[in-house]
Amino acid sequence: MAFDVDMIKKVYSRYDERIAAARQVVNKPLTLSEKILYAHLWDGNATEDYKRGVSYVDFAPDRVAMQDATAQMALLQFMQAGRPKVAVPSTVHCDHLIQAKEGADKDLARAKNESSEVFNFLSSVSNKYGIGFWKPGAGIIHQVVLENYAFPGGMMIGTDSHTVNAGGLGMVAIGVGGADACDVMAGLPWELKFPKLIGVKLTGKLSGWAAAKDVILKVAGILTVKGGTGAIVEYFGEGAESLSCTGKGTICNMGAEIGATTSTFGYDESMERYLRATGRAEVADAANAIKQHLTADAEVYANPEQYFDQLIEINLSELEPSLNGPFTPDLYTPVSRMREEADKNGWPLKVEWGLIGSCTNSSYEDLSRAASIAKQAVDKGLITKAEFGINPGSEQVRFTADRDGLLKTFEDLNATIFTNACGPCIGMWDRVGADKQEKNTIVHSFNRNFAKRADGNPNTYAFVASPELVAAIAISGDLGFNPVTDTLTNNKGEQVKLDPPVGDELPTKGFAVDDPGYQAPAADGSAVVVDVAPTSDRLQLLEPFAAWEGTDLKGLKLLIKAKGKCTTDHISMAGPWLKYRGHLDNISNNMLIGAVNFFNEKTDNVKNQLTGEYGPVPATQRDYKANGIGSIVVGDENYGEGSSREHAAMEPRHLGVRAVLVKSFARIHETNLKKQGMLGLTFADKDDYNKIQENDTIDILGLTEFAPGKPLTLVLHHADGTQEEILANHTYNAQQIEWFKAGGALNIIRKNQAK
Ligand code: MIC
Ligand code: SF4
Repeated sequence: MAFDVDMIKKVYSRYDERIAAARQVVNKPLTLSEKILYAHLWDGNATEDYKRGVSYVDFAPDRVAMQDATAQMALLQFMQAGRPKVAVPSTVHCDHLIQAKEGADKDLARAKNESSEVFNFLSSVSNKYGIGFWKPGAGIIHQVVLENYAFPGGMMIGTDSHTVNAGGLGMVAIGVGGADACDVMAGLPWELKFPKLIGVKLTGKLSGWAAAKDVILKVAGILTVKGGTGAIVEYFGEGAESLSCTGKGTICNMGAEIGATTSTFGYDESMERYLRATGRAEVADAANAIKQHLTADAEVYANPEQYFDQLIEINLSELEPSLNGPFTPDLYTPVSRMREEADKNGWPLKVEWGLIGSCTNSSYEDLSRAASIAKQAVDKGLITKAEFGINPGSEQVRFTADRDGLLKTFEDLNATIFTNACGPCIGMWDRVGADKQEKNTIVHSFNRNFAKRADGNPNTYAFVASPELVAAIAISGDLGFNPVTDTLTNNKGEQVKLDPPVGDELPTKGFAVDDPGYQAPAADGSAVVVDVAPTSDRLQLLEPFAAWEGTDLKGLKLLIKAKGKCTTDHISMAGPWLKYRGHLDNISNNMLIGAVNFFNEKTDNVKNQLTGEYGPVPATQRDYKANGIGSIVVGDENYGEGSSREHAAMEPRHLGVRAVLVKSFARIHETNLKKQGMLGLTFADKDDYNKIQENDTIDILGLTEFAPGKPLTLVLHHADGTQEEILANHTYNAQQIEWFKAGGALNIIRKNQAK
C-alpha cells in the first residue's frame, strides 16, 4: 500500500525551520493548525503573518485522495493538463458506486458489472499516472486513508468534503473540488483563504452511552451548518486526549456538516497506538521525534481565548447521547428529550431501519461498541424491531471484525452486512418500498441526513446518532427510546435494560486482512492507454469551456430563484445520478432538480421566459442555451453546502448559466464555481433577494473592470418595464479573475503546459 514514509520524513525534516520562521512573523505562541499551515507554505519559510479569513495563501499539500464519484471528473481534467505523472502521492478509492441491496457479495458483483467501464477507466488512469488504486470493496475512502495514509502534521486535500476525517490523525485535511486536486497533481500550488480558528476545549471523559459522535452532534447543534465556515476547528484538552484516534476521526469527519474548512487534534498517544496498530510504527517513531511541533504551544491551550477566534468548551463527563435531525445534521436533540420533540413535531416514532457505517462511524471500535449492544439483545431475549444494515469502513475492518465474531453478532439480529462502501449514505440503497414515499423514520450513524439522501424518499425522516445508539434504537424500534433510563420487553415478557456499550478501541488480536484491495500503479505508465468510448453514456472526454467574451453580460434570464436550503444534493443529486459522474452532458440533466422554485414552491418546475411555459430546470436551461441566451441562478444562504462535487458547478457552466447570485456560499462550492470560470456573486444587501422577480432579465455590469474587492452592478429588468439596480459582492482575487477570463482554471494550466 506503500504509505510513503520517506515523504513523511521529508515533511518532518523541514518542520524545525518552518516553525522557527513562522514564529518570527507571527510573533506569538502558535496553534497546531497554524503550525501545519505554515509548515506547508508553497513558497517555503513564512515571510508574512497571514490574516485569518482574509489572506489568500498558496500551500503545498503532501497528498491527494479521490473517490470514484468525483475522481472521474478530477482525472478527466488531469488528463487535459498534459502531465506524465502526478506530482504528489495520490490515491483513488472505489466506494460510492456500489448499491446496497442484498448483501456484500451480491451487491459488489453487481456493481462491478454495472460500473465496469468506470472502474476500468479509473484503474487505467491511475495505472498510467502513478496513482494508487483501491478497488471496489476495499473500503470507504476516509477510513482507508486514515488506516494507511494520514499522518500527524501532514496536509492533504481530497475530492470529497469528508476528507477532513483525517484530522483524527492530526492532519490538516481539506475537501476540495476535482479542479483543485487536478492542480496539485499537476504540481501547482493550492490556494486557500487563511482560515479562522475555532478552539474546542474538551474536558472530562466520556462514559456510559456517550460517544465521540455525541461531541460533534453537540458542536453541530451549537455552530449550525454554517457556523464553521472559513474556519479550522482545533480540539484540545484532557478530554481530547482521552478519545480514541478513530473517535477523533468521527468528530473531524462531521466538521464538514458545520461548514468548517477542516478540524484537527494534536498528536497524542491514541494516535501513536493507532499508527502502530495499522502497521506504521515508523511513522509513529518519526512523529515522536518532532512531537513538540505536532500540537499547539502550551500557552495556547492555557489561555485559548487569546489565540482562537472563537472558543467552545464541552465537558465530556456531562455529555448526553443524542440524535440530530431530521433533514439537517445540526438539529440537536438529546436522547432524553427525543420523545417529547418527536411528539411535538410529528416525527414518526416507529423506526424502520438502523444503519451503521459510512466514513463517519465504521471503524473497528464503532462496530465493536455497537456489537456489544446487539449481543445483549440476543442474550436478553429481545426481538429487534427495526431492520439492520451494516457497512464496514474497510476490508481490513471487515476482515478483523469477522474474525472476532462481531459480524456474526449482527447477523444474529438478522442484520444485512453490506459492502465496505458508502451505500445508503449516498443514496446507493435499493430500499424496498421507498418509491411509495411513505412517511417513516430511520436512524443511522452517518453524517448527513438531507431530504431524500439515503433512499430517495422525501418523507424519510433520518436521524444521525452514534453506532451504539443506532443499535439500541433499532432494537427498540422506537425513536423515543432512551437506553439510559428505559426498559424493553423481552420474549418472556420481562422488562430488561440494555447495559451501556463496551468495545475495543483497537482489536486486541491486531488487525488482519487477506486482500486489502489495493493496486499499485505501473512504475512507468507511459505505455498505458486510457480508453474512453465516444459512444459511452458513462464517460465523456472534456472540452475546454469558452473564454469570457470580454464584455459585460447583458440580457441574462432568471433560470431559478431557489428558496431555502440548496445543498449540492439539490443542485446535483447523487443516488441514481452517480452513474453519470464521468459524463458532463448526461449528468447535467439533473441540474438543480432538487431546488425549490421560490415562485411556485415546486421542485424542478420553472418558467421558461421564451415560451412562458413551466418545465424542468435542465430542459429550460437547454432551451436558453440553444437560443444563445445566458442565464442566472439566484439562491439563499449557504448555497452549495454539503459536498465537494464540482458537477454542481460544472453543470450550470456546461449548460450556459453565467452567474450564481446568492445570499452566501459554502466554501467548496464557491471555489468550484470560480475554478470553472463561473461568476459566483453574493447580494451586497441580502434583502435584495426579494427584488428578484420571476420574469427578470438581468445585466451584470462592471466586468471589464473586474477587480478584487470591487462590487459589480446588476440591473434587474422587470417584466412591467421597470428596472432596479443592485450591488453584488464577490471574493475573486487577481488569480481567480484570470480563471474567469480564461473560461476556467484548467484553460490556464493547459496553456502554460503547452508553452
Ligand atoms: C457526499 O457525502 O455527499 C459525497 C458523495 O461523499 C460527496 C462527494 C460527492 O458528491 O461525490 C462529498 O461529501 O463531498
Ligand atoms: Fe461516502 Fe457517505 Fe462518507 Fe460521503 S459521507 S464519503 S457518501 S460514506
